[in-house]
Amino acid sequence: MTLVEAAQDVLDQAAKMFVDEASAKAVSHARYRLDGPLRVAIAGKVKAGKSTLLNALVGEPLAPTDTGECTKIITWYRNGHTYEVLLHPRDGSAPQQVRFHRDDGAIEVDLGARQAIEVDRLEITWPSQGLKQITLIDTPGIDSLTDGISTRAFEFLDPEDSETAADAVLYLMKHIHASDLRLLEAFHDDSVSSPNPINAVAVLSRADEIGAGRLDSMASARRIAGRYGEDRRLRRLTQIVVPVAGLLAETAATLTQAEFRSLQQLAEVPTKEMERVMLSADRFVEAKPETPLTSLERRELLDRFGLFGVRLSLALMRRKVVQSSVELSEELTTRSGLSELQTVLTTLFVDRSDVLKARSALLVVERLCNENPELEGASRLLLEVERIIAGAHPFNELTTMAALRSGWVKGRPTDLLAIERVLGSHGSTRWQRLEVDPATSEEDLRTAAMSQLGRWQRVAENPFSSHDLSTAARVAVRTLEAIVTESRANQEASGAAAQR
Ligand SMILES: Nc1nc2c(ncn2[C@@H]2O[C@H](COP(=O)(O)OP(=O)(O)O)[C@@H](O)[C@H]2O)c(=O)[nH]1
Ligand SMILES: [Mg+2]
Repeated sequence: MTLVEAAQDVLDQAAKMFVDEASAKAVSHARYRLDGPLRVAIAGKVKAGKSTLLNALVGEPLAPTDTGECTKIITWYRNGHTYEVLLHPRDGSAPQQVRFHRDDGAIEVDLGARQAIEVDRLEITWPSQGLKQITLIDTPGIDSLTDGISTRAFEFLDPEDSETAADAVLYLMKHIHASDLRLLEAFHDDSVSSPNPINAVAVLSRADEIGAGRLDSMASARRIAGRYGEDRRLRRLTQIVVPVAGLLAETAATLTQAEFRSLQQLAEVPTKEMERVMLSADRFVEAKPETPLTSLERRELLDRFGLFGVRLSLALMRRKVVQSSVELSEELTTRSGLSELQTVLTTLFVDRSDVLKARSALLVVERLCNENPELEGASRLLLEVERIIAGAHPFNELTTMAALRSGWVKGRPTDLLAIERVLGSHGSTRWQRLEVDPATSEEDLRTAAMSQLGRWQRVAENPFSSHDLSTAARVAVRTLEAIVTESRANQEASGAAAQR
């Protein structure tokens, strides 16, 4: 039985047991979620760049940015066949379709006479390739935990509210603040293991601004993200810190031919001259009349690319690294950090979406059982949930990885990192776990797996290893055994095919 099937089975049992309206709704929701795409929430403070990054990930400017009534509402963006906006009122009354329109910018939703505070959430269905594998959830900023809007974003991320909680979260921050850590901690429930970095990725956002827009801004951002990634407090809460210049990524996805031509004109100005003009945003906009383009056009470029983006584009064009708008778009997507974030999302979330979704479903049942201990069968069902969680190897991998990240496991740092990798911290394919090239032959892959298997078996059995380290090593051994078995089966299958 797969993990999803096991969760399905537990939900079926729960549906028969928990018949009151609220519980029944929670169970049917959980069931519905299990079949749908993974839900990833984008959280962080106001102006961290959440909506901009959402647009970059979708590849279309759907979400309104900056301020405005609708940016205060939790908004879901899901793929579908039709264009539709559903408004879920805060008072619990039935969701209703509302009017919206879109020219070439963000979707503008007509709230009618309603205030943002009266809306629980908006659910936007939009046919989009970028939303096929994950449903993205834009959240309002969380700055002070006392103001109404922030409190709701906070409640939403809190897993107590399991009906709307996300399966995973992308947390955006410009710098680490104590309140950032508090928020992340709230998202990590203590049911499966505590604390839990398995479903969170931190993004060092607006990375282009870090070096004041200089050409080496992304390199600086990468260094800072690396340092953050080693921070003990942060490692307990998230898997990885990725720097991203969201604005540039969004622009790259929607780059126009006209913008490319404007940049071309600027690229023809002698470098020295242009450097003087580009010392600051103001200078760039107010440059001498002989600089190409009008002030307004230059301001528009700045709004779309940022100072760093303009500088980078000009450098790429001058050096003939890019010669068309398509090439520029591709290069900027990579250099903005978006490609890397997409890889991280795929390896850590999408490839593991069954595990994360099954986990979300089991947590719902666990909560219901804990809330209704007197109900007949509740303690038996709770045991079953615990048995699934304890017995399923993917969960063991995730919880062990969380324990390693929490700093609970004592051992040599290099050993701990190596175990984490085997458990899938850098992705769950065999070559990512073994840190080998994807083109490695089955035989070499198996040799690599066997050698690691021996290493961790010795650690597991070493009487001087701490108890936690032995446990972690044993989980890694189990992962490696599965890799060896799979590789042997693959080789036998291809051998048999060759003989035929
Ligand atoms: N320079 C720069 N500006 C950004 C970036 N991301 C967002 N912004 C700007 O920051 C402001 C707030 O962005 P928004 O996405 O609305 O932030 P949110 O409140 O977190 O949703 C907007 O004016 C964006 O254009 C970025 O990566 N670089
Ligand atoms: Mg926003």
